[in-house]
Amino acid sequence: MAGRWKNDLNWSDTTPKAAWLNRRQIMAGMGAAAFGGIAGPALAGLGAVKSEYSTVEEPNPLDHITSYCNYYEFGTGKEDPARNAHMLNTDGWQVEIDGLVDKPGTWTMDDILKGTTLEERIYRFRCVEAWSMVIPWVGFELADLLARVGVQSGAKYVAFETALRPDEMPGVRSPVIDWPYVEGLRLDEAMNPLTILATGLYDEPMPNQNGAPIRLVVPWKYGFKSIKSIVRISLTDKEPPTSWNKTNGREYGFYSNVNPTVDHPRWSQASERVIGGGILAKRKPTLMFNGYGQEVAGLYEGMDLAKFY
Ligand SMILES: Nc1nc2c(c(=O)[nH]1)N[C@H]1C(S)=C(S)[C@@H](COP(=O)(O)O)O[C@H]1N2
Ligand SMILES: [Mo]
Repeated sequence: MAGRWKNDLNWSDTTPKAAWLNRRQIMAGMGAAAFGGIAGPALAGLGAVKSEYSTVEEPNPLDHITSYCNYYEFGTGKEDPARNAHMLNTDGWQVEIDGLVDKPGTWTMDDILKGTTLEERIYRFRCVEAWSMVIPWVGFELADLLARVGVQSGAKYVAFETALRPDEMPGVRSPVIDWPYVEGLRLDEAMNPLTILATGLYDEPMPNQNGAPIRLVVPWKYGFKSIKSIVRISLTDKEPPTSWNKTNGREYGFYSNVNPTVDHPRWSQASERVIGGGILAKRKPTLMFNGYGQEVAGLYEGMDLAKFY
């Protein structure tokens, strides 16, 4: 996806360059010389290439993204993941890929990353709790990995599972969720080019609290669909169970597409609180499919989006 831009302006072009450089230097802890390639496609750090799918909006700073998190395996408070996720040992991480695939097996992170070009995807991110951020993920299209394992013709859904490690995850002692955290997508949703597996953000490896070493990002759906720290990906012919739907099926559906016209039973979804805006910041209106309708509305043609929430 490198090279061709849907928009001429990237957020970095609209931000005073000195400020942008400054921010990146602080983040990467590097000197200005390292940013010689700024006008080119490659960034520093992981060397992720820019993507035509990135939004032109300015990302939230790294500290917002890493300090205000939902990752219940480390506690239900927004700051618990930042405090506790260092306990997760991601060394030697393995992902099992099974079910209706030609080549089932165990993949190390090296296997997964070998032969993949990492892209920067700056996406809007909208939690079902009505807050939002803009996040510069680093990752690759899930479709690329699925092509490598060979999806069989009977497959209709993709199921995902998070690691379950009671010794490293203090939050799983409370039965808030029927652990492990599981999620799922319809196969065509999984194959959409917007759907990525992210292994980093801000061109650095993924922080544990954001779902290291590999997590899903589905930007047109509420945040809980974007499952963290994945250890299993299964291709199936049946709609897989999903954690929040199992926990409270009346409030959380399988699809959970961002939709400002369908309220959560306990609050409005018409607008969202932009993290970092301060308590006096105005809420901004929520966009259908979180603003990604052009890319994904076709997936739901003929479906009653109020019913299949
Ligand atoms: N395994 C797991 N994945 C998860 C969650 C979780 O609690 N456990 N929370 C979800 C929710 S509700 C949101 S909003 C996003 C938050 O991602 P972030 O903390 O990186 O912004 O992760 C999602 N993925
Ligand atoms: Mo969320």
